[in-house]
Order: sequence, then structure tokens, then C-alpha cells
Amino acid sequence: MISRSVGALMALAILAAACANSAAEAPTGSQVVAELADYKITVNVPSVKAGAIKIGVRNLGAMEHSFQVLKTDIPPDKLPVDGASAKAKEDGKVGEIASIPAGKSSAVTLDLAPGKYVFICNIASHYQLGMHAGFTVDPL
Ligand SMILES: [Cu+2]
Repeated sequence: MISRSVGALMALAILAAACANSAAEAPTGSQVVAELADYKITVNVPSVKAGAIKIGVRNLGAMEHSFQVLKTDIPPDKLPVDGASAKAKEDGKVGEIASIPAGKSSAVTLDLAPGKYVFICNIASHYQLGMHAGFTVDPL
């Protein structure tokens, strides 16, 4: 009987591990966590020190989103938009997660230099609908 309940516990543990990529939690070790909603980006901290930064991205929305990291001095809501594609121009892009399905999370680790950044979702028209957030990387 004892070994049977241990087996049941192990099955539970495996199940929990399999769910680690759901949007319920950001990937472990994320220094920055960005939450994507339909049509908003919320970041848990306004800034970090320069260096290799793991950014965890949770898609809490009901649709697919993307996550682009741009190094730019342009204010988050003032990026130029290409009319034909309905996407923001990605000048200064230092990294991205091209697709995060609804309800999933993902992470990207980037070597970030000091300066101003803008996080966006660049699926057509999502930027214009409000999916942008400013972020600052401070010198060490
Ligand atoms: Cu989006």
C-alpha cells in the first residue's frame, strides 16, 4: 500500500513538471517577467542592471502573441508603423520570441546593454492596440 501511494505521488510530480510551461508561472530563473494580455503588456519591474537577463513571458490572453525587444529611445507608444503590414518597425531589435500560444509561457535570455528599451507584440495591429511597454537597463 505504501509503495502504491508513493507511485501516485510520483505520477503527480511528473504531471506538475509537464505543466511548467503553462502561463500560470513564468519559466524558472526569470529576472524579468512580462505578462501579455489582449492587448496589453505588463512588466513586473521597471528596470534591471545590464548583463545577461532572462525574460520570462506569460501569455495570459485568449490568442497568440509575440514578444519583441527593441533598444530604442523612441517612447513606447510612438514607434513608426508600417501601413501595409500593420506592424511596428523593429529598428533596434535585440531579441524576440516569435510566437507564444494563448495560455503558454516562454523565455528568452538576452545580453542587455544599458539604455532604453521597448517591449512589443508585433502580430499585425497588436502594437497599435496597446501591446507595448517601456523598460530601462541601468549601467552596472
Ligand atoms: Cu499580440
